[in-house]
Amino acid sequence: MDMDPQALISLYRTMVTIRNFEEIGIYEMGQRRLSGSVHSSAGQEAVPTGICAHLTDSDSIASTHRGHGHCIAKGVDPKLMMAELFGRVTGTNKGKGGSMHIADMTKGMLGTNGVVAASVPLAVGAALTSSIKGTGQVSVAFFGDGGANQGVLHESMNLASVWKLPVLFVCENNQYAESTPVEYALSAENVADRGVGYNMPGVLVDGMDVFAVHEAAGAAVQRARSGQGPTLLECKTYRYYGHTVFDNPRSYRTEEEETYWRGRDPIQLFRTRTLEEGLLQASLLDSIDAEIEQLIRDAIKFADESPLPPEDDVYTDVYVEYPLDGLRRGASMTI
Ligand SMILES: Cc1ncc(C[n+]2csc(CCOP(=O)(O)OP(=O)(O)O)c2C)c(N)n1
Ligand SMILES: [Mg+2]
Repeated sequence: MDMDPQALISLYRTMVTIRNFEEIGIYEMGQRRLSGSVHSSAGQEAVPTGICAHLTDSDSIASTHRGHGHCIAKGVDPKLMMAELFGRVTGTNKGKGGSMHIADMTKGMLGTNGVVAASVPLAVGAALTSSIKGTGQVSVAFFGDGGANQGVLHESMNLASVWKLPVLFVCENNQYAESTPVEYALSAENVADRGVGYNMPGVLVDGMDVFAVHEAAGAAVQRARSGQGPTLLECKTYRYYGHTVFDNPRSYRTEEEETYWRGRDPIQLFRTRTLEEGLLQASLLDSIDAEIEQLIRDAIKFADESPLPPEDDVYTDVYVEYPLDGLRRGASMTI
């Protein structure tokens, strides 16, 4: 494997941060009975990690309702994210967004999004800006297997292909859209098969293997940066928990199936490979585990101790003053 130890460690740290954020953070949130729906991406860590390793802060990503992993992989501070989940004023979005509205423009994180596939055209828009300005920035649109059937995705892929925009369409196929199995709802065998209809490569990737994701993303990012246009990546993966924190029974799937996928755990696969190949030491990985667990516990403490947004701020940052110069001169409206 031609990856230096620092790059390997960085992949591991990101995956472990996501896992801890999802498992400890969401558990602690549940203990405090905080409101709002939260979607865990535990199990899917390899996808955002392998993709975002190729991006810089000036590249953009647009995310989904299951977006904590995307944010962390793109460099958003887990402490500020946790405060956002807890609805605190110290959060990424001052506590008013919650899990499905985390954004951090300083990191090129355009937003998690509660509307399925709605963030896809945002990534295409960012790619269009890059293309017009000639800045070489790349953007990534993440969406699920359910999102793969939304009309807006197809419009976005078509336009991006026609204009050869520097964008990656990354489908995280976690086998279900809420309780609907992908086999039931998808017209093609694979989402990747649809790339041909938009004249772009459609690449099937083992989404539990961070090295496979990293390699496929490297080629797609290189293609985008060099002006050759978009790529569709379909990463086959699995969410370990229910659709939301309220979906505990998961009655639409079997224990055998869950056991199979947990047997392909992305963090364990990473450990096995790097240890067997003598690339990293177990003691180092163990110390990273402990360090990250503490980081997440500190984030929870920070969130817990932060105040709620003041009542007087209820409309601040919610409505935008939009001057309608030229339409109704002198008038303004809120949108
Ligand atoms: C436009 C729209 N339709 C329906 C919903 C309700 N909804 C929320 S998540 C979801 C399933 C999405 O499945 P998928 O795209 O596979 O993402 P996953 O939850 O598996 O990560 C649905 C139908 C929504 N939020 N937005
Ligand atoms: Mg899904």
